[in-house]
Amino acid sequence: MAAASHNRNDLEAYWMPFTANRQFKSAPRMLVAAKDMHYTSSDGRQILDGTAGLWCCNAGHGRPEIVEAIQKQALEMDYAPPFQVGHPVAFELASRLADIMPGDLNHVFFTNSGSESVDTALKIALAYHKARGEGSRVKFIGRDKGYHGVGFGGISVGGLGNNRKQFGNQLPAVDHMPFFYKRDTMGFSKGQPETGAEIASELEAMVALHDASTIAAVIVEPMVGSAGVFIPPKGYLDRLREICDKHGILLIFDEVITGFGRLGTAFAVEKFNVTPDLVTTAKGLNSGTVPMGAVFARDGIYDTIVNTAPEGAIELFHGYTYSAHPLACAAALATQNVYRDEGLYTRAAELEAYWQDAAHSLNGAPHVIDVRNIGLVAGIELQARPGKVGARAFDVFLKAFEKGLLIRTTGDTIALSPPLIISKAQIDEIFGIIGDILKTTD
Ligand code: PXG
Repeated sequence: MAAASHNRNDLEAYWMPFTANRQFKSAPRMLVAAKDMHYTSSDGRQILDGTAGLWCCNAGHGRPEIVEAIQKQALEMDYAPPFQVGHPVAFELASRLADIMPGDLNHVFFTNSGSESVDTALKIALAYHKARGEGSRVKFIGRDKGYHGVGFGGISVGGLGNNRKQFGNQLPAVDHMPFFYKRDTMGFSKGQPETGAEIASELEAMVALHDASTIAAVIVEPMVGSAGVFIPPKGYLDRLREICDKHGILLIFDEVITGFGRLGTAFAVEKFNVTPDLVTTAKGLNSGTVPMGAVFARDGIYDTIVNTAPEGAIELFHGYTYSAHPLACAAALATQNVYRDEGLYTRAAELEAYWQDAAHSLNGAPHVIDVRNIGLVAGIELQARPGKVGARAFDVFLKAFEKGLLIRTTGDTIALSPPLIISKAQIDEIFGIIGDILKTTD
Protein backbone atom coordinates (compact mmCIF):
# COMPACT_ATOMS: atom_id res chain seq x y z
CA MET A 1 0.00 0.00 0.00
CA ALA A 2 1.02 3.60 -0.52
CA ALA A 3 1.62 4.17 3.21
CA ALA A 4 4.94 2.32 3.09
CA SER A 5 6.24 4.12 0.04
CA HIS A 6 8.39 6.58 1.99
CA ASN A 7 10.49 3.64 3.19
CA ARG A 8 11.46 2.59 -0.29
CA ASN A 9 14.91 3.03 -1.72
CA ASP A 10 14.07 6.04 -3.84
CA LEU A 11 16.50 5.06 -6.58
CA GLU A 12 14.48 1.93 -7.34
CA ALA A 13 11.26 3.43 -8.69
CA TYR A 14 12.83 5.29 -11.60
CA TRP A 15 13.51 2.83 -14.45
CA MET A 16 16.33 4.66 -16.20
CA PRO A 17 16.47 4.72 -20.01
CA PHE A 18 19.49 3.34 -21.93
CA THR A 19 21.25 2.84 -18.59
CA ALA A 20 22.69 -0.13 -16.70
CA ASN A 21 20.18 0.36 -13.85
CA ARG A 22 21.76 -2.00 -11.31
CA GLN A 23 25.23 -0.63 -11.93
CA PHE A 24 24.09 3.00 -11.80
CA LYS A 25 22.05 2.57 -8.64
CA SER A 26 24.99 0.98 -6.85
CA ALA A 27 27.09 4.12 -7.49
CA PRO A 28 24.86 6.94 -8.75
CA ARG A 29 26.14 9.97 -10.64
CA MET A 30 23.73 12.84 -10.09
CA LEU A 31 23.57 16.21 -11.79
CA VAL A 32 21.68 18.86 -9.87
CA ALA A 33 22.29 22.19 -11.64
CA ALA A 34 23.59 23.59 -14.94
CA LYS A 35 24.89 26.94 -16.10
CA ASP A 36 26.49 27.84 -19.45
CA MET A 37 29.21 25.20 -20.07
CA HIS A 38 28.96 23.36 -16.76
CA TYR A 39 26.84 20.99 -14.76
CA THR A 40 27.03 20.83 -10.98
CA SER A 41 27.13 17.33 -9.49
CA SER A 42 25.32 16.41 -6.29
CA ASP A 43 28.65 16.45 -4.46
CA GLY A 44 29.13 20.06 -5.53
CA ARG A 45 31.67 19.64 -8.34
CA GLN A 46 31.66 21.58 -11.61
CA ILE A 47 31.46 19.20 -14.61
CA LEU A 48 32.41 20.59 -18.03
CA ASP A 49 29.72 19.60 -20.53
CA GLY A 50 31.49 17.88 -23.42
CA THR A 51 28.23 16.60 -24.91
CA ALA A 52 25.72 19.48 -24.80
CA GLY A 53 23.62 17.30 -22.53
CA LEU A 54 22.77 14.65 -25.11
CA TRP A 55 23.68 16.57 -28.28
CA CYS A 56 20.95 19.10 -27.51
CA CYS A 57 21.93 22.08 -25.31
CA ASN A 58 23.59 23.92 -28.17
CA ALA A 59 23.16 27.37 -26.56
CA GLY A 60 24.63 26.16 -23.27
CA HIS A 61 22.71 25.86 -20.02
CA GLY A 62 20.50 28.18 -18.03
CA ARG A 63 20.33 30.91 -20.64
CA PRO A 64 18.22 33.70 -19.07
CA GLU A 65 16.55 34.70 -22.36
CA ILE A 66 15.24 31.18 -22.86
CA VAL A 67 14.27 30.62 -19.23
CA GLU A 68 12.35 33.90 -19.14
CA ALA A 69 10.48 33.09 -22.35
CA ILE A 70 9.35 29.77 -20.88
CA GLN A 71 8.26 31.44 -17.63
CA LYS A 72 6.37 34.16 -19.46
CA GLN A 73 4.59 31.68 -21.70
CA ALA A 74 3.63 29.46 -18.75
CA LEU A 75 1.95 32.42 -17.09
CA GLU A 76 0.25 33.66 -20.25
CA MET A 77 -1.05 30.36 -21.63
CA ASP A 78 0.19 27.02 -20.35
CA TYR A 79 -1.34 24.77 -22.99
CA ALA A 80 -3.54 24.98 -26.05
CA PRO A 81 -4.85 22.04 -28.08
CA PRO A 82 -3.09 21.77 -31.44
CA PHE A 83 -5.99 20.18 -33.34
CA GLN A 84 -8.51 22.49 -35.03
CA VAL A 85 -7.30 25.50 -33.00
CA GLY A 86 -3.96 27.27 -33.08
CA HIS A 87 -1.84 29.67 -31.10
CA PRO A 88 0.29 32.42 -32.60
CA VAL A 89 3.68 31.36 -31.25
CA ALA A 90 3.50 28.08 -33.21
CA PHE A 91 2.90 29.91 -36.50
CA GLU A 92 5.63 32.44 -35.77
CA LEU A 93 8.10 29.67 -34.91
CA ALA A 94 7.30 27.61 -38.00
CA SER A 95 7.84 30.68 -40.20
CA ARG A 96 11.16 31.45 -38.51
CA LEU A 97 12.31 27.87 -38.96
CA ALA A 98 11.26 27.74 -42.61
CA ASP A 99 13.28 30.94 -43.14
CA ILE A 100 16.51 29.46 -41.82
CA MET A 101 16.07 26.08 -43.54
CA PRO A 102 17.54 26.15 -47.08
CA GLY A 103 15.59 25.29 -50.23
CA ASP A 104 11.86 24.85 -50.35
CA LEU A 105 11.62 22.87 -47.10
CA ASN A 106 9.02 25.41 -46.07
CA HIS A 107 6.50 23.44 -44.01
CA VAL A 108 7.01 22.41 -40.42
CA PHE A 109 5.20 19.66 -38.49
CA PHE A 110 5.82 19.77 -34.73
CA THR A 111 6.53 16.70 -32.59
CA ASN A 112 8.00 16.16 -29.12
CA SER A 113 11.16 14.20 -29.82
CA GLY A 114 13.47 12.92 -32.49
CA SER A 115 11.77 9.53 -32.44
CA GLU A 116 8.41 11.13 -33.12
CA SER A 117 9.94 13.25 -35.86
CA VAL A 118 11.20 10.10 -37.57
CA ASP A 119 7.84 8.33 -37.33
CA THR A 120 6.17 11.48 -38.62
CA ALA A 121 8.51 11.79 -41.60
CA LEU A 122 8.01 8.13 -42.54
CA LYS A 123 4.24 8.59 -42.40
CA ILE A 124 4.38 11.80 -44.44
CA ALA A 125 6.40 9.94 -47.08
CA LEU A 126 3.74 7.23 -47.30
CA ALA A 127 0.89 9.73 -47.36
CA TYR A 128 2.61 11.72 -50.11
CA HIS A 129 2.97 8.75 -52.43
CA LYS A 130 -0.58 7.66 -51.73
CA ALA A 131 -1.90 11.15 -52.45
CA ARG A 132 -0.26 11.16 -55.86
CA GLY A 133 -1.55 7.74 -56.80
CA GLU A 134 1.56 5.70 -56.05
CA GLY A 135 0.28 3.86 -53.00
CA SER A 136 2.45 0.86 -53.89
CA ARG A 137 5.46 2.77 -52.56
CA VAL A 138 5.46 1.46 -49.01
CA LYS A 139 9.05 0.35 -48.41
CA PHE A 140 11.79 2.26 -46.62
CA ILE A 141 15.52 2.00 -47.07
CA GLY A 142 17.71 2.87 -44.08
CA ARG A 143 21.38 2.15 -43.55
CA ASP A 144 23.39 -0.20 -41.40
CA LYS A 145 24.38 1.58 -38.13
CA GLY A 146 21.71 4.26 -38.60
CA TYR A 147 20.06 5.63 -35.44
CA HIS A 148 16.61 7.04 -35.89
CA GLY A 149 15.20 6.92 -32.38
CA VAL A 150 13.29 4.21 -30.62
CA GLY A 151 9.78 4.13 -32.10
CA PHE A 152 8.98 1.01 -34.11
CA GLY A 153 9.48 3.02 -37.28
CA GLY A 154 12.82 4.32 -36.08
CA ILE A 155 14.24 0.98 -34.92
CA SER A 156 13.09 -0.61 -38.18
CA VAL A 157 14.82 1.84 -40.49
CA GLY A 158 17.66 2.13 -37.98
CA GLY A 159 20.59 -0.23 -38.26
CA LEU A 160 21.63 -0.88 -34.68
CA GLY A 161 21.17 -4.50 -33.62
CA ASN A 162 21.13 -3.72 -29.90
CA ASN A 163 18.10 -1.47 -30.34
CA ARG A 164 16.15 -4.19 -32.13
CA LYS A 165 17.04 -7.54 -30.64
CA GLN A 166 14.72 -7.45 -27.59
CA PHE A 167 11.68 -6.41 -29.56
CA GLY A 168 10.99 -8.91 -32.31
CA ASN A 169 8.58 -7.27 -34.69
CA GLN A 170 9.73 -4.46 -36.93
CA LEU A 171 8.13 -2.66 -39.83
CA PRO A 172 8.10 -5.42 -42.44
CA ALA A 173 8.99 -3.53 -45.61
CA VAL A 174 12.44 -2.19 -44.78
CA ASP A 175 15.91 -2.79 -46.15
CA HIS A 176 19.29 -1.31 -45.28
CA MET A 177 22.15 0.08 -47.32
CA PRO A 178 25.67 -0.92 -46.27
CA PHE A 179 27.64 1.30 -43.90
CA PHE A 180 30.01 3.63 -45.73
CA TYR A 181 32.93 3.76 -43.34
CA LYS A 182 36.15 1.82 -43.93
CA ARG A 183 38.85 2.42 -41.36
CA ASP A 184 41.74 1.33 -43.58
CA THR A 185 41.04 4.07 -46.14
CA MET A 186 39.19 6.66 -44.03
CA GLY A 187 40.79 6.38 -40.59
CA PHE A 188 42.05 9.64 -39.03
CA SER A 189 40.42 11.70 -41.80
CA LYS A 190 40.02 15.36 -40.92
CA GLY A 191 36.46 16.28 -41.78
CA GLN A 192 34.95 14.41 -44.73
CA PRO A 193 36.97 11.48 -46.13
CA GLU A 194 38.12 12.21 -49.67
CA THR A 195 37.27 8.80 -51.10
CA GLY A 196 34.63 6.13 -50.68
CA ALA A 197 31.51 7.81 -52.08
CA GLU A 198 30.99 4.97 -54.58
CA ILE A 199 29.36 2.81 -51.89
CA ALA A 200 26.28 5.03 -52.33
CA SER A 201 25.71 3.17 -55.60
CA GLU A 202 24.64 0.15 -53.57
CA LEU A 203 21.32 1.98 -53.40
CA GLU A 204 20.94 1.35 -57.14
CA ALA A 205 21.27 -2.37 -56.51
CA MET A 206 18.60 -2.20 -53.81
CA VAL A 207 16.26 -0.32 -56.12
CA ALA A 208 16.79 -3.00 -58.75
CA LEU A 209 16.02 -5.68 -56.16
CA HIS A 210 12.86 -4.13 -54.71
CA ASP A 211 11.76 -2.14 -57.77
CA ALA A 212 11.41 1.63 -57.46
CA SER A 213 7.64 1.38 -57.57
CA THR A 214 7.67 -0.19 -54.08
CA ILE A 215 10.05 2.25 -52.36
CA ALA A 216 8.72 5.32 -50.55
CA ALA A 217 11.83 6.82 -49.02
CA VAL A 218 15.47 6.52 -48.09
CA ILE A 219 16.40 7.78 -44.63
CA VAL A 220 19.93 8.57 -43.44
CA GLU A 221 21.70 10.65 -40.83
CA PRO A 222 23.81 13.06 -42.89
CA MET A 223 26.48 12.52 -40.24
CA VAL A 224 26.26 9.32 -38.21
CA GLY A 225 25.97 10.37 -34.57
CA SER A 226 24.89 7.73 -32.07
CA ALA A 227 26.73 4.83 -33.67
CA GLY A 228 30.01 6.62 -33.09
CA VAL A 229 30.53 9.77 -35.22
CA PHE A 230 31.16 8.82 -38.84
CA ILE A 231 31.45 11.54 -41.47
CA PRO A 232 30.20 10.74 -44.98
CA PRO A 233 32.83 10.77 -47.73
CA LYS A 234 32.73 13.67 -50.17
CA GLY A 235 30.09 13.11 -52.84
CA TYR A 236 28.27 10.33 -50.96
CA LEU A 237 25.12 12.26 -50.07
CA ASP A 238 25.00 13.85 -53.55
CA ARG A 239 24.99 10.36 -55.05
CA LEU A 240 22.11 9.25 -52.80
CA ARG A 241 20.19 12.35 -53.91
CA GLU A 242 20.79 11.55 -57.58
CA ILE A 243 19.60 7.97 -57.24
CA CYS A 244 16.49 8.98 -55.28
CA ASP A 245 15.66 11.62 -57.91
CA LYS A 246 16.09 9.15 -60.72
CA HIS A 247 13.60 6.75 -59.15
CA GLY A 248 11.03 9.10 -57.59
CA ILE A 249 12.11 8.08 -54.08
CA LEU A 250 11.98 10.63 -51.26
CA LEU A 251 15.21 11.37 -49.40
CA ILE A 252 14.93 12.00 -45.66
CA PHE A 253 17.79 13.54 -43.68
CA ASP A 254 17.61 12.79 -39.99
CA GLU A 255 19.10 15.98 -38.56
CA VAL A 256 18.16 15.36 -34.94
CA ILE A 257 21.84 15.74 -34.03
CA THR A 258 23.21 17.79 -36.92
CA GLY A 259 20.42 20.40 -36.94
CA PHE A 260 20.78 23.80 -35.30
CA GLY A 261 24.43 24.61 -35.71
CA ARG A 262 26.31 21.44 -34.79
CA LEU A 263 28.28 21.31 -38.07
CA GLY A 264 28.91 25.04 -38.48
CA THR A 265 25.79 25.77 -40.50
CA ALA A 266 22.21 25.85 -39.29
CA PHE A 267 21.57 22.45 -40.91
CA ALA A 268 23.65 19.70 -42.52
CA VAL A 269 21.59 20.40 -45.65
CA GLU A 270 23.69 23.53 -46.04
CA LYS A 271 26.98 22.04 -44.91
CA PHE A 272 26.81 19.21 -47.46
CA ASN A 273 24.88 21.23 -50.05
CA VAL A 274 22.36 18.45 -50.65
CA THR A 275 18.65 19.14 -50.26
CA PRO A 276 16.50 16.24 -49.11
CA ASP A 277 12.69 16.11 -49.29
CA LEU A 278 12.07 15.82 -45.56
CA VAL A 279 14.24 16.77 -42.60
CA THR A 280 13.71 15.46 -39.08
CA THR A 281 14.89 17.56 -36.13
CA ALA A 282 14.56 17.86 -32.33
CA LYS A 283 17.22 18.43 -29.63
CA GLY A 284 18.88 21.78 -30.54
CA LEU A 285 15.58 23.25 -31.73
CA ASN A 286 15.09 24.79 -28.31
CA SER A 287 18.48 23.87 -26.92
CA GLY A 288 17.01 20.89 -25.11
CA THR A 289 15.00 23.01 -22.68
CA VAL A 290 11.51 21.62 -23.38
CA PRO A 291 10.86 18.38 -25.29
CA MET A 292 10.23 19.28 -28.93
CA GLY A 293 10.88 18.06 -32.46
CA ALA A 294 10.04 19.31 -35.93
CA VAL A 295 9.79 17.77 -39.39
CA PHE A 296 10.46 19.99 -42.41
CA ALA A 297 8.74 19.13 -45.70
CA ARG A 298 9.29 20.53 -49.18
CA ASP A 299 6.54 22.57 -50.79
CA GLY A 300 5.65 19.78 -53.21
CA ILE A 301 5.02 17.30 -50.42
CA TYR A 302 2.85 19.60 -48.35
CA ASP A 303 0.96 20.85 -51.40
CA THR A 304 0.31 17.35 -52.72
CA ILE A 305 -1.04 16.00 -49.43
CA VAL A 306 -3.01 19.11 -48.53
CA ASN A 307 -4.42 19.97 -51.96
CA THR A 308 -5.54 16.50 -52.97
CA ALA A 309 -7.72 16.01 -49.88
CA PRO A 310 -11.42 16.80 -50.19
CA GLU A 311 -12.53 20.26 -49.08
CA GLY A 312 -12.90 20.41 -45.29
CA ALA A 313 -11.19 17.06 -44.73
CA ILE A 314 -8.27 16.56 -42.37
CA GLU A 315 -5.44 15.97 -44.81
CA LEU A 316 -3.02 14.08 -42.55
CA PHE A 317 -4.39 11.86 -39.80
CA HIS A 318 -1.41 12.39 -37.55
CA GLY A 319 -0.40 14.62 -34.63
CA TYR A 320 0.36 14.65 -30.92
CA THR A 321 -1.40 16.17 -27.91
CA TYR A 322 1.76 18.18 -27.33
CA SER A 323 2.55 19.10 -30.96
CA ALA A 324 3.56 22.78 -30.86
CA HIS A 325 3.24 22.92 -27.07
CA PRO A 326 3.27 26.62 -26.13
CA LEU A 327 6.18 26.28 -23.68
CA ALA A 328 8.27 24.37 -26.23
CA CYS A 329 7.46 26.93 -28.94
CA ALA A 330 8.27 29.91 -26.69
CA ALA A 331 11.54 28.24 -25.72
CA ALA A 332 12.36 27.56 -29.38
CA LEU A 333 11.70 31.14 -30.46
CA ALA A 334 13.91 32.49 -27.67
CA THR A 335 16.56 29.90 -28.54
CA GLN A 336 16.49 30.91 -32.21
CA ASN A 337 17.07 34.51 -31.07
CA VAL A 338 20.09 33.45 -29.02
CA TYR A 339 21.50 31.45 -31.94
CA ARG A 340 21.02 34.44 -34.26
CA ASP A 341 22.24 37.16 -31.90
CA GLU A 342 25.35 35.23 -30.85
CA GLY A 343 26.17 33.88 -34.31
CA LEU A 344 25.98 30.31 -33.01
CA TYR A 345 25.04 28.79 -36.36
CA THR A 346 28.50 29.64 -37.67
CA ARG A 347 30.40 29.25 -34.42
CA ALA A 348 31.22 25.57 -35.02
CA ALA A 349 32.73 26.57 -38.38
CA GLU A 350 34.82 29.26 -36.72
CA LEU A 351 36.12 26.80 -34.12
CA GLU A 352 36.41 23.82 -36.48
CA ALA A 353 40.14 24.07 -37.22
CA TYR A 354 41.02 24.52 -33.56
CA TRP A 355 38.71 21.71 -32.50
CA GLN A 356 40.08 19.44 -35.23
CA ASP A 357 43.70 20.02 -34.17
CA ALA A 358 42.80 19.38 -30.55
CA ALA A 359 40.95 16.16 -31.41
CA HIS A 360 43.72 14.85 -33.66
CA SER A 361 46.31 15.61 -30.98
CA LEU A 362 45.07 12.32 -29.49
CA ASN A 363 46.34 10.46 -32.58
CA GLY A 364 49.09 8.34 -31.04
CA ALA A 365 47.69 8.40 -27.49
CA PRO A 366 47.34 4.97 -25.84
CA HIS A 367 44.48 2.81 -27.22
CA VAL A 368 43.38 5.37 -29.88
CA ILE A 369 42.68 3.62 -33.19
CA ASP A 370 40.79 6.40 -34.97
CA VAL A 371 39.85 10.07 -34.65
CA ARG A 372 36.96 11.53 -36.67
CA ASN A 373 35.66 15.10 -36.65
CA ILE A 374 33.44 17.65 -38.30
CA GLY A 375 31.97 20.92 -37.04
CA LEU A 376 31.95 20.71 -33.24
CA VAL A 377 31.78 16.93 -33.18
CA ALA A 378 34.55 14.43 -32.58
CA GLY A 379 34.72 10.67 -32.24
CA ILE A 380 37.77 9.16 -30.55
CA GLU A 381 37.73 5.43 -31.10
CA LEU A 382 39.63 3.19 -28.71
CA GLN A 383 40.78 -0.36 -29.20
CA ALA A 384 38.25 -2.59 -27.45
CA ARG A 385 39.47 -4.86 -24.67
CA PRO A 386 39.40 -8.47 -25.92
CA GLY A 387 35.88 -9.84 -25.45
CA LYS A 388 34.69 -6.70 -23.64
CA VAL A 389 33.41 -4.21 -26.17
CA GLY A 390 32.73 -0.83 -24.61
CA ALA A 391 34.42 -1.52 -21.27
CA ARG A 392 37.51 0.57 -21.91
CA ALA A 393 35.57 3.61 -23.13
CA PHE A 394 33.19 3.30 -20.19
CA ASP A 395 36.16 3.39 -17.81
CA VAL A 396 37.25 6.60 -19.50
CA PHE A 397 33.72 7.98 -19.05
CA LEU A 398 33.78 7.21 -15.31
CA LYS A 399 37.24 8.70 -14.84
CA ALA A 400 36.28 11.79 -16.84
CA PHE A 401 33.21 12.32 -14.65
CA GLU A 402 35.46 12.11 -11.59
CA LYS A 403 37.81 14.67 -13.13
CA GLY A 404 34.97 17.08 -13.94
CA LEU A 405 34.21 16.31 -17.61
CA LEU A 406 31.04 14.83 -19.12
CA ILE A 407 31.60 12.73 -22.25
CA ARG A 408 29.43 10.18 -24.11
CA THR A 409 30.62 6.78 -25.10
CA THR A 410 29.14 4.40 -27.60
CA GLY A 411 30.88 1.07 -27.91
CA ASP A 412 34.53 2.06 -27.56
CA THR A 413 34.11 5.45 -29.16
CA ILE A 414 34.15 8.65 -27.13
CA ALA A 415 31.69 11.06 -28.76
CA LEU A 416 32.15 14.76 -28.09
CA SER A 417 29.67 17.49 -29.01
CA PRO A 418 29.90 20.43 -26.59
CA PRO A 419 27.57 23.43 -26.45
CA LEU A 420 28.38 25.83 -29.28
CA ILE A 421 29.38 28.55 -26.77
CA ILE A 422 32.54 26.61 -25.81
CA SER A 423 35.82 28.58 -25.53
CA LYS A 424 39.20 27.51 -26.90
CA ALA A 425 40.48 27.07 -23.35
CA GLN A 426 37.60 24.69 -22.66
CA ILE A 427 38.39 22.75 -25.85
CA ASP A 428 41.96 22.33 -24.54
CA GLU A 429 40.54 21.23 -21.20
CA ILE A 430 38.38 18.51 -22.80
CA PHE A 431 41.16 16.92 -24.84
CA GLY A 432 43.73 17.47 -22.07
CA ILE A 433 41.63 15.53 -19.56
CA ILE A 434 40.94 12.73 -22.04
CA GLY A 435 44.65 12.51 -22.99
CA ASP A 436 45.64 12.27 -19.31
CA ILE A 437 43.04 9.59 -18.63
CA LEU A 438 44.14 7.49 -21.61
CA LYS A 439 47.70 7.40 -20.21
CA THR A 440 46.45 5.77 -17.02
CA THR A 441 43.82 3.46 -18.52
CA ASP A 442 44.66 -0.16 -19.19
N1 PXG B 1 17.45 10.52 -34.79
C1 PXG B 1 18.74 10.74 -34.49
C2 PXG B 1 19.71 10.95 -35.61
C3 PXG B 1 19.15 10.82 -33.17
O1 PXG B 1 20.43 11.02 -32.89
C4 PXG B 1 16.86 10.39 -32.51
C5 PXG B 1 16.52 10.34 -33.84
C6 PXG B 1 15.79 10.17 -31.49
O2 PXG B 1 15.56 11.31 -30.76
P1 PXG B 1 14.82 11.22 -29.33
O3 PXG B 1 14.55 12.67 -29.02
O4 PXG B 1 13.58 10.45 -29.54
O5 PXG B 1 15.77 10.54 -28.40
C7 PXG B 1 18.20 10.64 -32.14
C8 PXG B 1 18.55 10.68 -30.69
C9 PXG B 1 23.88 9.10 -28.10
C10 PXG B 1 22.41 9.27 -28.15
O6 PXG B 1 24.40 8.64 -27.13
C11 PXG B 1 21.83 9.96 -29.20
C12 PXG B 1 20.45 10.07 -29.26
C13 PXG B 1 19.65 9.54 -28.26
C14 PXG B 1 20.25 8.87 -27.21
C15 PXG B 1 21.62 8.72 -27.14
O7 PXG B 1 24.58 9.44 -29.04
N2 PXG B 1 19.92 10.70 -30.37
